[in-house]
Amino acid sequence: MNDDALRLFFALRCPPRLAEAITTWRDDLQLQGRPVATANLHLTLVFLGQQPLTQLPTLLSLAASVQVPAFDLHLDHLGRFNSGLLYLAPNQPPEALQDLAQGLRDTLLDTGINLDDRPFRAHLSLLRRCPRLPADATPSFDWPVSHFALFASEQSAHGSHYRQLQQWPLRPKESP
Ligand code: 2AM
Repeated sequence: MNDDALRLFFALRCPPRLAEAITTWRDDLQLQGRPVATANLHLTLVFLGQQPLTQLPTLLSLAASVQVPAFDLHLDHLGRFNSGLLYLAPNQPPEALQDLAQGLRDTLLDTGINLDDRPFRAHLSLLRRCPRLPADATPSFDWPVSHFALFASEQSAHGSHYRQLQQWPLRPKESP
C-alpha cells in the first residue's frame, strides 16, 4: 500500500434508504455471486485510479467548478457485463448525468490528469461473479440526484470500503 496516494473516483452515492431497498430486492432474486455491500452502492462518474495526495487540492477545486443541474435517475434496467458483474442502470440516462460525467472528465483531462479511455457507461454494481442474468426481473427505482462526491477506495479485512472525501451540490433542478 502506498501512503502517499489514494485510489480515487468521482461518483454518486446511493442514498441509504434507496440502497437498502435495492439490496433487499437484489437479495430476493437469490442469485449466486459476491454481493456489493449496501453502504458501497454508488454510480461511478469518473475513475481516476491511484493519485498522489498532493493532487487532492487541485481535484477538490476542479470539482467545485463543475456546474450541472440536479436530475432524477430512474433505474429500470438490470444487466450483466461479460465480467459477471450484475448491475442496475437507467434505460434512458438523463442528459444531465452524461453532462456531469463528461464535464468532470474534460476538466480533469484539461488539467493533465491521465484517465483511461473507457467510455462512460452508467451503472450501479450489485453483484460480482454472477453467473447469469435473471430473465424475469423488472427493477424500478427512483433516485433524485442532488450531489456528487469524490471517494477513496480502501481495502480492509472486510473487503473494499469507499470513503467519501468531499461532496458538492448540483445546481437547483431546471424546470421542465
Ligand atoms: P465497477 O463497480 O464496475 O467495478 C471503484 O472501484 C469504482 O470505480 C467502481 O464503481 C468501479 O466500477 C469503478 N471503476 C471504473 N473503472 C475502473 C478501473 N479501471 N478499475 C477499477 N475500478 C474502476
